Amino acid sequence: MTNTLYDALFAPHVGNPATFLQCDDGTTLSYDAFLKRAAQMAHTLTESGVQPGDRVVVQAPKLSDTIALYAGSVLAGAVYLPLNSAYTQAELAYFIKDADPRLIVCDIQDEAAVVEIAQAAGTPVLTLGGSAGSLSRAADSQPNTFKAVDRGPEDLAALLYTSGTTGRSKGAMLSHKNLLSNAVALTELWDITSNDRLVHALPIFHTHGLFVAMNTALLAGAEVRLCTAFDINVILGEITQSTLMMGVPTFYTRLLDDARFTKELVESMRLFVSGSAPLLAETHRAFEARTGHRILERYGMTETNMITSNPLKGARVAGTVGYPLPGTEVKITDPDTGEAQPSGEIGMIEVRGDNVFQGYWNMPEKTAEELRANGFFLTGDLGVQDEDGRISIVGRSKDLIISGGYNIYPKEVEDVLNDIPGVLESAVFGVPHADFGESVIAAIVAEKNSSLTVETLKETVQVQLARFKHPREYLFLEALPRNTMGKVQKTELRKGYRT
Ligand code: MLC
Ligand code: AMP
Repeated sequence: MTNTLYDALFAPHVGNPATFLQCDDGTTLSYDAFLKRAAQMAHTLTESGVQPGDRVVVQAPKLSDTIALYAGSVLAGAVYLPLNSAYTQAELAYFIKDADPRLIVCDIQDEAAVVEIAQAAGTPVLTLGGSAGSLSRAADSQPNTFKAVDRGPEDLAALLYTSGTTGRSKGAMLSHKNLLSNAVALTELWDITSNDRLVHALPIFHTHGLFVAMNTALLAGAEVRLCTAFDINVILGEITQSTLMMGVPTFYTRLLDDARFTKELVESMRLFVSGSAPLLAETHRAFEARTGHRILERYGMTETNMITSNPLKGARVAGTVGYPLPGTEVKITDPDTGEAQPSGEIGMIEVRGDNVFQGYWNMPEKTAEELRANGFFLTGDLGVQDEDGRISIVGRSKDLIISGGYNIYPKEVEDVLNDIPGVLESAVFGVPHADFGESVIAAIVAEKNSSLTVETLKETVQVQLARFKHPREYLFLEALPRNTMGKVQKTELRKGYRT
């Protein structure tokens, strides 16, 4: 009997006394203790009716028990479905309807609201949040060993929702092989070992914090300092005792903005990794000037896991995302013809390999549009590859805003705005932002004689969309700028917002 992910990431740590997790409240969990907790979680899942292949929705705080639930889900052969804790009830209701989970695990503070949504779908709810959480309490009395459910490389391990240009979120189906192959490639490439201590300040509901950070640490047997958020005061203390950090560019600009962040503070650090959004070359240079460290930038996507990385040894070039990972093929193609472009020419970045997902949940047409029959996935990112094979991202063919590492698809926000009585039409666009990289602005054309106000817009947006998607400014216009084909010119709207 085998369970691809469990056998590689978790099983080798049975009996391992080394520290795995260190939490904000000072509690630590050894690898062995963590595995026992994961077994208790797996028993609780199966007792709740979770069968192999069932989805388990998790919108929970960043706790050691949440990580143990991820491991327990792998053990029980379930499909782990983590959700951003910022999602509103309206967003959560969509995911529950689409994914049809067998169980929902939520923050104890959100229990009443989530139960209301879950009842409509007839799905049971358990909670996490300190010792009072019903999932944690149920797990306490369970046996601390569990026979891993048989799962092969092609079986699904996770379903991660990602928004899209159509405005509807799509569930990316990730198999055991997808997750394991990427963890192996990154652990080797970045030379992560049991001597490492990772400062983990990312959320654990996205590829970056959950798979890139956590799966590599597990594979290597590294220590993880689990910080519930990016609190600069905590981070400045932790990096003096750590070797490794993974973050979005906002982490690095915030560190640079703090005068306490000095070269002396990072003496024990060996590697800073950045991804999920473009790292400005000026941030890269300022970081090196301050600390002597060249941030290692890598590039990835929910659907593909990580695709490219700058090298650990060798030149880490500012403004580039490095080379395809071992086992991953990258092609730069003409977006119109799909023909491979010669080096130096800009084109669509396409990816193939064991890291590439299995398709979108319940959306065969969307899958067919983005995943070619020959296995190449169309990322929607535009890039260029030099003669040496090094890749730079130069733009996106998809209309996407990345704010602090979170993706916001303008179409999703526009759909919400356009449904508000009094709105004739809207255009949502991103503008440069010093802290988040980009921030969201909405241009609104009101219907004639309507009494539409910003407050009315905000009221609806607040109920419908997670806070990070909210426009930070509303512009009322007589008409949207359009080209001769009638297409809204967002570049015109962006003018005047250059920093
Ligand atoms: C928080 N806010 C944001 C925001 N994060 N608004 C826009 N964009 C964001 N990313 C809101 C808060 O709700 C708050 O609203 C206000 O902005 C200020 O909050 P803050 O306290 O300053 O923010 P903070 O909690 O410190 O969070 C910032 C952050 C966080 C950058 C640390 O957003 C973060 O952890 N981002 C990482 C995202 C990530 O992991 N992405 C990986 C995706 S995977 P108010 O009400 O106060 O105004 C992927 C693939 C790959 O992309 O390649 O990795
Ligand atoms: P997500 O859909 O949340 O997984 O976000 C994936 C997108 O983030 C990619 O398609 C890129 O547009 C972007 N991204 C990730 N890493 C980088 C990077 N290093 N530089 C530029 N963009 C990045």
